[in-house]
Amino acid sequence: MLRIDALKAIYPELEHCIVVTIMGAVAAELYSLGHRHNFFYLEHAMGLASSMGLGIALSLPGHPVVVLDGDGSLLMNLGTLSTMARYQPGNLLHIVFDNESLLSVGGFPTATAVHTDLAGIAQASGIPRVARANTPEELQAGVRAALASHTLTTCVSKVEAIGPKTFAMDLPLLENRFQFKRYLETLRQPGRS
Ligand SMILES: Cc1ncc(C[n+]2csc(CCOP(=O)(O)OP(=O)(O)O)c2C)c(N)n1
Ligand SMILES: [Mg+2]
Repeated sequence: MLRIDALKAIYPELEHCIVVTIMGAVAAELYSLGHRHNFFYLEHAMGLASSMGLGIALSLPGHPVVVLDGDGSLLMNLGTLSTMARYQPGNLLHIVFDNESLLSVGGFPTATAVHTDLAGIAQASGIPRVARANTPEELQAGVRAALASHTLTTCVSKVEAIGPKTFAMDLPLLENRFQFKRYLETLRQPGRS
């Protein structure tokens, strides 16, 4: 499956979620579908989108948080799975697009191209719900099921190592940061959990 098709399938579900993506191709693809103030594209800090999502999920337990991760990024921060499993926020959904490649920097095979199974590592780390979704329909159903389960979920989606035509985003990091911060502040208003 193409990741852009996977993103199109879940884009409507993301409307009501706090969304944190890794940098590069997936950020550009999500942005190309239509930016929202609840989307934060974590540029530069490779591997840490799931850590940021975990912190947000723990501090805003009444709001669903979706992290869009990559195989190379997760492999750089495998400890995040243990930390997520330790604190288990039920409002966190961790989607890993595994294209077996460091696509955004030119395309170099990662360990998942040979022996490494990220869903297996997630399971062994203690993530209570681990899913695999390899078609847009499976991913859409998986996202709905994960959000309805109120249980920490890691969902690994194998995708082709094909990215967007352009990585250009008319949204500087600081602008995104302030927009997103203000969005999170609206969720903290009295009467909202
Ligand atoms: C610490 C660090 N090392 C390397 C990079 C360069 N870099 C940016 S994106 C990327 C690849 C990310 O791979 P993956 O998470 O699999 O996502 P994909 O590009 O395949 O969508 C790399 C190596 C970086 N930004 N930070
Ligand atoms: Mg990759």
